[in-house]
Amino acid sequence: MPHGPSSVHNLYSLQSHILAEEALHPGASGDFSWIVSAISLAGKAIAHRVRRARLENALGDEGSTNVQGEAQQRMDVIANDILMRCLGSRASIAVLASEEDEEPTIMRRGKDGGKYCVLFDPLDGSSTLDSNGAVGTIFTILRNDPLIESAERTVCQQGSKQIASGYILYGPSTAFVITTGTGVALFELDPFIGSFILVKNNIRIPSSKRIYSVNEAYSESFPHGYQEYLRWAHANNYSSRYIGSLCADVHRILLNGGVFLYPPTISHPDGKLRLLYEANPMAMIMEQAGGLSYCGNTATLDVQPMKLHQRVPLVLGSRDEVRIVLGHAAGL
Ligand code: AHM
Ligand code: MG
Repeated sequence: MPHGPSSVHNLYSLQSHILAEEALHPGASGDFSWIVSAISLAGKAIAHRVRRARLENALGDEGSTNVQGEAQQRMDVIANDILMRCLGSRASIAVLASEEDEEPTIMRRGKDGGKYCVLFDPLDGSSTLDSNGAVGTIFTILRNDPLIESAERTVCQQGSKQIASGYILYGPSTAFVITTGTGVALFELDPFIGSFILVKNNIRIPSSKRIYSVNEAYSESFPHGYQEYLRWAHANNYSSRYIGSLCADVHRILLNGGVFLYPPTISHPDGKLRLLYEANPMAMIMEQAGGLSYCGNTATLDVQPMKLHQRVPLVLGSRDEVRIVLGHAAGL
């Protein structure tokens, strides 16, 4: 039985994992691990609130809309507040940006020690909470450029520049998936000791699996090539799985393979998912696990963002499956 640092037979926490990764970079100050520890603290607090949401009467609409014009759920606001409070105390953070807030928040300038930007969707898929569905927090960590004054321009970085990304899935267990650019690791929260414990390191997504994940009810409004893909998949014994909560759909695909699609539709002509804090973090996870992620013809990580809440069409998952979708979408 192996007993190296990546062995899942040893008890190995998220914190130890990040410290070990940081040790690979001589001269690292430790600021990065403080940020991951804040996200992990927020994840534990949000997991606790999600579990008690119905008992605390915290489900349903907040009565407000976010910048995207979507109804905010009470739990969206609670999760956002928890992340802002956990990350707000970390001295190296320059900018925080959330799906729930119209503008990014400048915490400190580069000259005052602001080194990193953290972008997040505090509670993705929150509309499924009413029926006890799995929801998640998606995050990405970027370097701050002290020469750029505008916070929005600072965070509009290509996905290939992400230092780390991941998600926390609040399902039957609480799963923390992270990459710092050296593979993908999965931790699960042991609620009795309050730590995220490593259960799987260097995750590799299967290169093919005959399962697609899409909101097929919108298929009439998909561009022709995506409709062709679905016809092809039906004729080729594909199965379908769609939860409608991105972290849950991505997590299944990461572990079992398959492909996720959110093409342009009539109501969302640019796609529904947001580039900076939904598509990019998931694309980094997929690519680090050996999968692919595309927005139209462009690799997601190469898309140049123009604004904080930019939406994109998205196809991600197993390499071969993504290529088949792209082939149909391009009319090949
Ligand atoms: P949200 O950020 O408002 O929760 O919306 C994002 C969610 C994703 O979790 C999911 O993949 C998608 O929206 C589902 O959309 P639809 O209900 O249109 O299928
Ligand atoms: Mg979202």
